[in-house]
Amino acid sequence: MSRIRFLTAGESHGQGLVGILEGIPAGLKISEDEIFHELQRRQTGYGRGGRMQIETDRARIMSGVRFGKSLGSPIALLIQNADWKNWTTKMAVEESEQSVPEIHVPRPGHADFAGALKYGHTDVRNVLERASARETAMRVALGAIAKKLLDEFAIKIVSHVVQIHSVKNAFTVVNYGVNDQNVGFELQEISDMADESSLRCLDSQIEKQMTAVIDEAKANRDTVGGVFEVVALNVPVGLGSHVHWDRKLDALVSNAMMSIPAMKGVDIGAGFKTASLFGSEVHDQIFYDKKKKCYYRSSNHAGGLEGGITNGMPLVVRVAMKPISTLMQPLDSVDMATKEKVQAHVERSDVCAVPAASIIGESILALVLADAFLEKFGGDSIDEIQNTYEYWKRKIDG
Ligand code: EPS
Repeated sequence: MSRIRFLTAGESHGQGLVGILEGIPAGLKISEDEIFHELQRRQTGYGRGGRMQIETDRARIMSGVRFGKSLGSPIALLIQNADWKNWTTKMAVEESEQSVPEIHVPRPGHADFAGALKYGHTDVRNVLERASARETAMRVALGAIAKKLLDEFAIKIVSHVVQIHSVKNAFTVVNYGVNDQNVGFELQEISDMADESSLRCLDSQIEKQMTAVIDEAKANRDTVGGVFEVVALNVPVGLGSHVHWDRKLDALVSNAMMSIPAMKGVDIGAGFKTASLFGSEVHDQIFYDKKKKCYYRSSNHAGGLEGGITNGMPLVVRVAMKPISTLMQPLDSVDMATKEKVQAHVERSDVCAVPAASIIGESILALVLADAFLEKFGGDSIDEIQNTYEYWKRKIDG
């Protein structure tokens, strides 16, 4: 990332999460309520565990905003953990008189094992607290600001869940061109429809099957993963670049998506499916509408990205999430203190967090796109960027 930089800090059961977002131009309308709305969306979803009942994530804006608008200075956010009051001894900052039992048994699939060895911790809690997906609450808060920036230029980001365990919804945006009449609903409506579903699934029949598989996992004291699709609409041509590996937008999007805890695979557009098709079936033919004076495609297998540059079609990313690694029926592991075979540590967790991951994916895409957008159209204030953007649009549309 070159124009936007951000850092987050905070342990899952510490006092709270801190975030600093640098590079947001001046004059962007930002409110705590809008950030709260995104945080609320992350907290919902069938399959979540007890923690979400405790927390009502709300970010306080500590700096960078005055009278409802960004100043151009770093924006600092703070989300306090409501659960902290139950963890003041176990997570004390100061040296403690009270002895707190250490956790010595890593959960297969979690950062516990490698993290403990890497940092020389005997207590696995020193790793799991930061590896927890709790951190993503702050990224969603920061992403809400990136979304606001994109919104100024009519770029919308939506998402939906396409798979839980083996239950799949075949609908994908990649099969549709921008002028395609076969789409049963406007793509802009995806977000509203997904928000109404407890699993962010666009098909109520499939949603029922997904719910059943989560119930089955819960009954078996197991967990399930899945796949979500994130789509950015009205993305202008020309974000990212073909000229160097670290400027290719598909690489930047994949990198950011893989940084969400538990993500194991990223598809851009038709992704892995393209490997088993002929070129004539994959590549999206190019047309020009002389009346509307615009280029268009009849399909979007490229997912809006060719050569690492946005091509004006919706940007489509699919991300695979593995099942959460805390199992209530724990797997075999080793006590790292005694080297004895034991069952893995059990910590309160979720059975399925794919709907939450889908919201996190929206935020992550917003941060990457906001950065690429500012790289192309950058200025110090929203007004300045508007001018450059309008000029570019006139140039492209002819
Ligand atoms: C999460 C908070 C955590 C977990 C989950 C995500 O809360 P707690 O550990 O107190 O139950 O619910 O974290 C994980 C799945 C994980 O692997 O760490 C949240 O705020 O999203």
